[in-house]
Amino acid sequence: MTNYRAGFVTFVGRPNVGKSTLTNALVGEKIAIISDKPQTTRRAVRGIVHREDGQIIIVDTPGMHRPRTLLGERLNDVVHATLAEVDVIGFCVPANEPVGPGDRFINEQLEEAPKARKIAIVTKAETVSRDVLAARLVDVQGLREWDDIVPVSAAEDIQLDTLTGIILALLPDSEPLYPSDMKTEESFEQRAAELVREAALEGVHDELPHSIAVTVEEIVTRDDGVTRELYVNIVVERDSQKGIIIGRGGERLKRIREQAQREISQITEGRVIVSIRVKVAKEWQRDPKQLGRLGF
Ligand SMILES: Nc1nc2c(ncn2[C@@H]2O[C@H](COP(=O)(O)OP(=O)(O)OP(=O)(O)O)[C@@H](O)[C@H]2O)c(=O)[nH]1
Ligand SMILES: [Mg+2]
Repeated sequence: MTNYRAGFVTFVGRPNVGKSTLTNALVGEKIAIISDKPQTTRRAVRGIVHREDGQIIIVDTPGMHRPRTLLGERLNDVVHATLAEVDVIGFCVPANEPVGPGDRFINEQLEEAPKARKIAIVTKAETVSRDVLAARLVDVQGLREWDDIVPVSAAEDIQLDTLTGIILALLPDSEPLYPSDMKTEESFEQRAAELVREAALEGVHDELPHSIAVTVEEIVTRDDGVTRELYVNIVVERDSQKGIIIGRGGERLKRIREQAQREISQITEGRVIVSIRVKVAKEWQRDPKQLGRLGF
């Protein structure tokens, strides 16, 4: 195959800047979950963009931050490991917040990947005036010599094709790395667990979002061959948090279950029935053994 490029790009940046939203928008399918809470993404999630002239494997990573728990450290480790193995790094800063110490800290970490090409992506571009956007681009430009700088909006589909083109041009000549119909490496089980966590994140505040983990206990296919029963655990750190997740008369848990079932139904052809239990694993974010059990 001539003139075909393929390779890896990772989106890095502070929590909540829109890395996962951008990943989903470019891939054209919900690969990674989204929320307005920081630290929504907890693993390196791969999404694959297919074009006639190439293939981009996007590795969406957890937001980089000053860690306060062992979980926080593990999430930063995921980002460092990813930086070492990609062709292109897309450093994301949001248009609606000034470039600050958190961004400068992450920018310094990019030195770990001397060979990777580096572009700056100014996200959420539709939220600010032209003047503010221009000022932000200048600030970002001051951080280092970028291979490119591009403002985008995943919410309003602004410059997404441009970004795809820029990334593709920086990738090596290569045969396709994935089959042409594959959009992610995530398994059904992993995606289902994440969609339950996304539903559970809605409407909770403060420390609780960080305390929520989700595990899949069992998936049972019914005799009809098309219906799958998912038995899922929402794990929190304290009894009080368990009460909040369940809600008065089980009202919140019912809403979580319904939303999760709706979302999971969209990623599979068959019918899905979700059952959720809420469990407490004391201080799991700080406990190496429990972290291991939860997959971190
Ligand atoms: N207005 C606007 N909001 C956006 C855009 N992209 C993302 N958001 C919002 O920003 C918030 C964070 O989005 P995520 O994609 O979860 O951010 P992230 O960088 O992946 O966050 P972590 O995984 O926690 O590091 C969500 O509320 C999104 O809806 C955008 O282009 N415009
Ligand atoms: Mg994310």
